[in-house]
Amino acid sequence: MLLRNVLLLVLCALGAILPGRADDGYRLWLKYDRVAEAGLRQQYQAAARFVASPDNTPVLRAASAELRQGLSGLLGQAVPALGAPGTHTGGIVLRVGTAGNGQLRPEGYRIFPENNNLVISSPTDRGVLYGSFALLRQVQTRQPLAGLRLSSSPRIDRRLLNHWDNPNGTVERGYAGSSIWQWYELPERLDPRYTDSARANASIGINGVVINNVNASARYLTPEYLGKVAAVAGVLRPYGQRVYLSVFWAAPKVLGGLPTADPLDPQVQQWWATACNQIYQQIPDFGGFLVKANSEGEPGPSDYKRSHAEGANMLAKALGQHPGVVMWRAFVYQAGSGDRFKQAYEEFQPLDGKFDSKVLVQVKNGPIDFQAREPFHPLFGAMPKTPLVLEVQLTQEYLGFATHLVYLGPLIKEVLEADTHAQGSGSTVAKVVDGSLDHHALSGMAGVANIGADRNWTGHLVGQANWYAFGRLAWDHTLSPRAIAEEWTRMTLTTQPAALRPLVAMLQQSRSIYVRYTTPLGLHHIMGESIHFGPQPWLAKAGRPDWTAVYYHRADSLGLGFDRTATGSNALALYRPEVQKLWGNPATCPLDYLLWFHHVGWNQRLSTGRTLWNELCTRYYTGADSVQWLQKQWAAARPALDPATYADVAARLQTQQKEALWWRDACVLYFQPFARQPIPAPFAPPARSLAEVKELVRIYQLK
Ligand code: GCV
Repeated sequence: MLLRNVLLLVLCALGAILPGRADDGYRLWLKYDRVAEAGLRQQYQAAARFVASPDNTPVLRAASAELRQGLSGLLGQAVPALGAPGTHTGGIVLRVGTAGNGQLRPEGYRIFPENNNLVISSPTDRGVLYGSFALLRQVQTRQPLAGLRLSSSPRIDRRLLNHWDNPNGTVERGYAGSSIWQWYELPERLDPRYTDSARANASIGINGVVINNVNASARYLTPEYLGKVAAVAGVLRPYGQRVYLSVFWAAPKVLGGLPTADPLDPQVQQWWATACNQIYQQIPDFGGFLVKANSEGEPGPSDYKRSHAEGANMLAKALGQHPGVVMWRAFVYQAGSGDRFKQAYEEFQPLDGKFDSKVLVQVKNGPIDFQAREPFHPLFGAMPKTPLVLEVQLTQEYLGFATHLVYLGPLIKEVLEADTHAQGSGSTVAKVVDGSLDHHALSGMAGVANIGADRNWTGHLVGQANWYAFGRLAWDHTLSPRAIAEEWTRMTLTTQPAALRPLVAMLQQSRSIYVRYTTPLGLHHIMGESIHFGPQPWLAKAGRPDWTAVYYHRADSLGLGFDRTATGSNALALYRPEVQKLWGNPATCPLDYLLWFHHVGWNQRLSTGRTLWNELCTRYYTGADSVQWLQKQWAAARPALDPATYADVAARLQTQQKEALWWRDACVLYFQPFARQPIPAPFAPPARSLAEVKELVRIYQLK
């Protein structure tokens, strides 16, 4: 033990004096580099001389190992493990128990001083794990440890990362390389990335992982693959995470050889019950199922004229006494049945009250599909008898892939704070989702993962901040995106105040900048066909009308935007009267949502004093120019940044700048003939023609 501690000390000391190697981003925000500020470091050293833990569960062992690894790196001193503090002082004590923890939820934690030690206490070992990461965060963000008192409980129970990963190693819409799961190597080889992803998830409170795409393969339900899934579950378990599976609805046909997958067929029911038993034999803490049914070509209960509730309830029954749940996605829309905005609502709202108590309905943040800005989904607040999981997308399908710097904290917060008015003012989406509004015991929030096999996990380094922000907000939706951005920046990039300012400002503004140069004023779904990359507002023919752009922007000689008031599709009627009142009048509708709900005349004067056409151009031009502002913020932080990291993001910002201009030119040139007006001063008309930008789009869509 002594020799090990001495070696550790030497290594830490070497780490402190050797010139830094290029940072490849692999360590994420769990960097644990030595605290450079000597005074502060000494204070930490005095408060964290050891970690005392009973180490009697795998989770506690993971917590104490993480603390010792983190603290020894940060403090530049060996941090030995003790079974119990005894008479030792100046250390960290891990404790599981109910004493004094009455106010905490099972996964909550308290940190408090006792006998000159800092105690991390929770009713469960998982809570101690979260508290351990909270303590590390204190040091990483340079907050004091002495006398530290913290108390925190998750507001949402199931905080889940949804991987859209396929068995062949590809990722649906994955912009950070291929899947992290190496199915062909499992269960024998356990890639170290599994452990590191679990550490990262645990550090932000994520407690479950749906490991495969919602466009699911039946493979995972075979004994062969269940063995592999069980091996992954074994790696994730000590980090407090359960494994969940997306299921392929027609599995009883594909795997079981049954003639049907009708949920009311007894053989089908038996098949699922057997499948559940097999799963739980291998994975006793299996979390449950996620289902995409009768959506975008996936099979489902409607194939047999059964409702989504009948399908979901059959699966819930099949789970029987097992502890898992069913998360049934509401992302459905049928070709040719009116405004796509309304379809999920029309199909699911009447089913409220018809779902089994083990079923949660998973709803995307907005009614269309992860656009850069959407009004909140009208199902929030409209299904009080059903727990709703909020699904947000971290992978940047519609947000410029991994070349655009877009921090999603503000987007996620925007939907959480949206007021449904379901039970009067203050009935926010957050309160619907955390179960407090309608008193649900089950609650959940899901983030579609943006991680892959890229060395830095997310492709764009700032994509890491989106993974981070999701976890932090799922744990506590009252946190501010700005505070989260600062935390992430301090832990990942630098703690130097002069650099923090521009970096945090850059993160905070990035999403509104992206909206301005792609879909200002509530424009939506005008991106490139199928790949969802780049602009294509002229797209008029696709597999179905609601995959085109013209379906959504409705530009004509009179104006622009989708009339969703009573004179149009009347989708607004799905919201409570207070919301209708706010959004229903073009004069009072916030400009961010204007074209979501109104067809506005080109010469209509907006609250900014400009006409619609002028405002549209102003936003496209200033939005594209703002990418230069992002570049300036990044450059201002350069002295504090790792050179390799700096260069990587700087290059991506150049691409972003190029693509912002592409968006700007495509959109103003395409809409101009409808508006029949010049580009307003002081902006110069694009130097290229619409045909030239269209050609760019064509190139990107070539096979
Ligand atoms: C997993 C959008 C995406 C699809 C995705 C789907 C979904 O349509 O383009 O790639 O499929 O949403 O959320 O199910």
